[in-house]
Amino acid sequence: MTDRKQQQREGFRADDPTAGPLTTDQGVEVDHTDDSLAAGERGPTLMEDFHFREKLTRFDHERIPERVVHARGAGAYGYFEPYESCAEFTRAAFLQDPAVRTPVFVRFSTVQGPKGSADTVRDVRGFATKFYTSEGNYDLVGNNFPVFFIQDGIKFPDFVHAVKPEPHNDIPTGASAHDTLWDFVSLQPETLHAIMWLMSDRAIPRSYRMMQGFGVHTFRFVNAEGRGTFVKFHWKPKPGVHSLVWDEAQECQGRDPDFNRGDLWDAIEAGEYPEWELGVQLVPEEDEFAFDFDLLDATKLIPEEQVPVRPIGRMVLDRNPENFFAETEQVAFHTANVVPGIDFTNDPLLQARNFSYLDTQLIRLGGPNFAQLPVNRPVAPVRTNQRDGYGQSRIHSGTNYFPNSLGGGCPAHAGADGHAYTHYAERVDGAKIRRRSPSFQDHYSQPAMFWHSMAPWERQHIVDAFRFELGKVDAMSVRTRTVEQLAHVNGELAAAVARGIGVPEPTPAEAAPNKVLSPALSLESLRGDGSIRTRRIAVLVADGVDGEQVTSVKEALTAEGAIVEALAARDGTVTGADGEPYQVDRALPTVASVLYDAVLVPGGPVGTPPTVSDQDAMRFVRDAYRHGKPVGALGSGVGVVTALEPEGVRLSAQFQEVVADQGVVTDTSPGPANGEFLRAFVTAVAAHRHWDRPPAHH
Ligand code: HDD
Repeated sequence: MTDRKQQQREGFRADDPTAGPLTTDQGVEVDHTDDSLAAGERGPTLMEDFHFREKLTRFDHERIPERVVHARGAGAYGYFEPYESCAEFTRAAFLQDPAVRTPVFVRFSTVQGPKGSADTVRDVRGFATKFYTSEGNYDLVGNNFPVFFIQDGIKFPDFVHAVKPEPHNDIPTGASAHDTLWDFVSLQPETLHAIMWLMSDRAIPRSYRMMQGFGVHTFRFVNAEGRGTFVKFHWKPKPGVHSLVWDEAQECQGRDPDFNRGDLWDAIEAGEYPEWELGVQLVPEEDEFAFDFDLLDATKLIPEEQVPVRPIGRMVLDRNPENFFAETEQVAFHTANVVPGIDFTNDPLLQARNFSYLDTQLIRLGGPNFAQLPVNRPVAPVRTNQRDGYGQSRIHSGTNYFPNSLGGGCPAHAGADGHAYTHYAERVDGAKIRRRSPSFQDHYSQPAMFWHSMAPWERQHIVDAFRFELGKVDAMSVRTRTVEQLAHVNGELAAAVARGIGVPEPTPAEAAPNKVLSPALSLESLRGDGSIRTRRIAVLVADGVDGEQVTSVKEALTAEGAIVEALAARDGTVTGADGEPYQVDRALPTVASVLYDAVLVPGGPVGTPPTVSDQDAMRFVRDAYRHGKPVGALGSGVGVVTALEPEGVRLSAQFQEVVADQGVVTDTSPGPANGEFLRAFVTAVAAHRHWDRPPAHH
């Protein structure tokens, strides 16, 4: 049994620590739960069997409605600690003292697919954090994109209906590649900026641990003097931002639909605690109109080059939930859960969210008392006059109205000690109108900025993604209209997409006025700390392998924090060239290259690469190469890579000693791996992907 399974099994302990016998919900002991009470051995079941009825009734009611969006998720507990006091900008208690650790629960999610859909779909990822602060719960309910698809929350039902499976046949699951979404996009140009992100590699993260998070909206910090400062929140992952490639993401959906979920769980169980830095972009109130877009428009970001991200603290996730339903499913986030020192702005998307989240929890969690569930319960004391309702678990006493004298006036209004929430006294004056502000009208400049800021390989991936998605759209009118929209972003992009999907190249449109670059948007600038911790490296072994080489490589890479697994045609052991047995971690037919970050092929006695005759092993190496992953080969193992040259796998001609070329690292010397090889391989793994390789055939 694997360690993970073992740990899970150990997790199945009875609620009662004394582990007594099975009981009913009423605590009556049950001596038999395998046969229902019947009138005779072959007779009918009796109504009298209260244990049977309770067991079945409870089972029938086990499911609650899944979230209307973000249904599939994974969560974890941890803590947040600020680097220094942020008192200059906010009085939020959890941002004052580096010695104070605030507990958090984070839930990551996909958006479109149902609860049982695959992890590695092309989609936005939710990144919702609940801070259990001493002054009440603060929820930062963000995504891994800094911009959203629409500007006003009244459009949310339209957008979600368009992206969700089509109503007549409930297809497609977990995918945006279908007519209704693109129909909506082509008619609603405000979606284009978020759509550019959706077509980029950001939409297929390698791991939840390797994603950025964004609060998206402009919020407001308020300090003890009542001064407001606009703020945008950023989470930056320590290992850098890394993605899959589309072909790989699709194969992963079948090979391991829990790829991101399992990765988060395993990392935490292994003590490799995921970590993010919290950063803020701060804009003084007097600069509200200093930008060529509106700060209240959630389809825009503030380029980091314009307003730098200032690091203010770090978050570490160090504990998996005990029970998925009780915690990850029942956690209830709400954008209006704010604490003193953090306030809203008039962003119309945020205003709508502040209505929607409470409303949705009332139906999803079956009534108004969900804040009493353990995962939602604040650590700050709760004293309200709210009473009763479904699922009430508190036994209130005393009065339930204010003002009262009979209850001693309790709970009283908060005193002047500065802990009460006071709304920022923003002056508001306007006519009641139903109209989008003219300052929200530029829909093309920022998508163009995104496009121009991408590396060439990122642009290619974006074009490929558009071609895939629009290629799945049946209505040619929708394909054509979308390409016409893209022409406003960039002519080359539109033409390249058009060529792939069989529609005429659009006539050049008026180019987007703004060609500002923001290098911070490119994954090139987000490669992380150079470490290979938790990267999954496959070592392909077979009978006759150089066991000493395998052992040396495994030890060295494991010491760097990588997860190294020996794969062979079958489980058990292989016999090394020295006649010794070497442990196999997994059988090749049960895994695939898409589940690993890199592959390494050790050698055997010179001239006989032991894996070359194994089709699964050869496919493994070919796929790793095609997906831009590091490929290492040692000794005669280099022959495995050479054997793939006719299929387009390129190798530098001379490899007598260590050669590292576009992430293909080879060394034909026999025996244990040397330091130079290991360093080159580790560097290649840390870089994650190598895009400038010539393409290999499928
Ligand atoms: Fe939302 C869930 C993030 C716009 C209405 N949203 C939900 C979750 C995340 C986000 C991460 C899952 C929370 C969890 O893990 O339980 N949503 C966003 C972001 C948005 C956004 C970053 C734009 C900046 N959402 C948005 C709008 C509305 C909603 C405009 C409605 C007007 N969102 C909901 C919801 C959900 C939700 C229907 C479904 C389940 C839930 O709330 O608890 O209320």
